[in-house]
Amino acid sequence: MKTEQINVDGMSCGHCVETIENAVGKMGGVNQVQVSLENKKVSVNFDENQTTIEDIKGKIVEAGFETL
Ligand SMILES: [Cu+2]
Repeated sequence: MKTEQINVDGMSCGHCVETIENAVGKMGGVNQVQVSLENKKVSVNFDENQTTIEDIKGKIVEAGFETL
């Protein structure tokens, strides 16, 4: 398991937080996801053997946000 921080742009409210939590949380290999609207950061704990940070970023982009 590995924890990574992703900087995310485009989140404006609690609904955005929920959208990302749901999208990333459903991914195989993702153990925990924590979204900070204030810091524009998403912290993800995941199994590197099942998914990658690039896949997680892709999912966030797919949900309509920008990763930095
Ligand atoms: Cu929102």
